Amino acid sequence: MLKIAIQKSGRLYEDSIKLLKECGIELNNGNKQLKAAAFNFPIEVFFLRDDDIPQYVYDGVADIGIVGENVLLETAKDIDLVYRLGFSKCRLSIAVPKSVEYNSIEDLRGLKIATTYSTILQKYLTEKKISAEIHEISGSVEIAPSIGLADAICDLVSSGSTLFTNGLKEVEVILKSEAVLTANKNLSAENKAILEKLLLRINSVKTAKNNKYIVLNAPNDQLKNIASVLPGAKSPTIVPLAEAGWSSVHSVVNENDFWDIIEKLKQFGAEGILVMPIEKMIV
Ligand code: PRT
Ligand code: ZN
Repeated sequence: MLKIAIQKSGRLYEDSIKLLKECGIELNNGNKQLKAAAFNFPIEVFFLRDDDIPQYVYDGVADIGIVGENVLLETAKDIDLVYRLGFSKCRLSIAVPKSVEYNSIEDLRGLKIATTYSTILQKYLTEKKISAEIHEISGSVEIAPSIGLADAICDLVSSGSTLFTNGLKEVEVILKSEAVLTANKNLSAENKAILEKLLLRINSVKTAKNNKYIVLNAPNDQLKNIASVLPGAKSPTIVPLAEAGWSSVHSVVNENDFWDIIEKLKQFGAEGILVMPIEKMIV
């Protein structure tokens, strides 16, 4: 039985549960008890505060866990980062009051910086050879400069609106973070095998999200051109239409190249282009 720790409530909770669901894992208890077992996969879910998850994974109370990379690095536990999950993206940044002139990292020298991320910040400042005073606080970091507690802050940013409403500007990005799957370094052979199965599922869900299934009609004399812009899983599937001289082309297109490909397809005379989400994709 593989034990996974996920956040009990907060920004990671919903996407973590959604990921398990998309992996076909059904929990017999969705209402946030301390733990829940899955009835169709050998996994048990523990609901914890995100800050505690690395410690529990390190101790082996949980075998794997989902946390922000920021929390993983801040707690600095010797556990593995096994998969970047792509949700809860944010950055850990240094910000100063808008009115302060800022030209380079040298301007941080000697400042008092308030943060809840003292480990990551200290490492960053040491690497950059900047000596500044780190003032560790436990929350509401963004108000520290306006109440005279610090000259600058180091905090998580996503939309930037918290910084904006507190009269701050982002001046250095220390870390780009997202939710990650972490694992204890000494998993049993049985749990390693379960983790492999889980990773195959996570990967197929993630790959599917990055790709679209595309179906279009094409004049036969353009099939070569059209096939050349459609990679497909191997190569596009081409099926003749009832109308002579036309075919239906089916393929899979990566999200990143999507609009480029659509433009080219239209140039080559493609018609009736349908684009559909893919639920799972096993490559
Ligand atoms: O109760 P528990 O300890 O489990 O939760 P928590 O309150 O410590 O964490 P939570 O749920 O707030 O965040 C969990 C994780 O989500 C973080 O560790 C990050 O990996 C990720 N994440 C993504 C964020 C943000 N985006 C985010 N914007 N975590 C916090 N914020 C905060 C930030 O601290 C700041 O106060 O949102 C504010 C900034 O947001 P913008 O949009 O105004 O820039
Ligand atoms: Zn927390």
